[in-house]
Amino acid sequence: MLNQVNKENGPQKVIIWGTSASPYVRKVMVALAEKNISYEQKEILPKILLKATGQPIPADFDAASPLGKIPALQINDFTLSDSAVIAAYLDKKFTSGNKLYPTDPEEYAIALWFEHYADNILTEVIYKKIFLECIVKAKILNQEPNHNLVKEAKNIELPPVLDYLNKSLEGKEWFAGNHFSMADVAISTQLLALMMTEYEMDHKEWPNLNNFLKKIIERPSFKKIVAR
Ligand SMILES: N[C@@H](CCC(=O)N[C@@H](CS)C(=O)NCC(=O)O)C(=O)O
Repeated sequence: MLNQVNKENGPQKVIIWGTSASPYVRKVMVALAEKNISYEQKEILPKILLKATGQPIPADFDAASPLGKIPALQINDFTLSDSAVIAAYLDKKFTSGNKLYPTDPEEYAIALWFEHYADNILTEVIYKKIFLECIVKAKILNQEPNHNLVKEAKNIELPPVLDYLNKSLEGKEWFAGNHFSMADVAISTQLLALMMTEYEMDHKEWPNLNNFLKKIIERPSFKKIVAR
């Protein structure tokens, strides 16, 4: 995960490894945009898909991502993987732009909780059961998706998760309270991945979540990922 801590003051070239179709890569793209950090993106599939499609694995990517997952960050000799770890690092390292996590201890903890929820729970349904089948299998690997798995995930597993998130926004502007944070980015990038599979989130059932998504995609940091 971490090769060598780069503490020099010289120019720092920020490289992000990973295809912008990935919700986790998109999280980091938004984080970089929120902090006004310019970067170079190396569009690449995870190692497992590079192997499956017979593509070479660049040595720098291999070094930056010990698990072969995307995203990975590279700043000169310093490398890091995992979107949540990268976001936490960027917020500490760069004072430019917007804060990615609240400073108030309780709001900070709530932001961590919802980011964790998005990355570990929401993803079990949206990414692993719907996005992997409808986008990765169907569009990247040209394989037939498991339609039953997708149907069950959308109709049975997804609604209680959306109920929880919709309720969590009651009376709040953002997931962690009054401040935009990585919690909002992590949840919305999963929801946007869901929308890529032609899912329509019912406005009557989940009004807060729909309004939240509408509001967040108006942020300049989201323009680049929504346009793709
Ligand atoms: N917790 C990781 C998850 C990253 C992840 O699972 N990325 C997917 C692509 S969207 C991946 O690389 N999958 C390949 C694999 O699991 O080997 C993060 O937040 O960065």
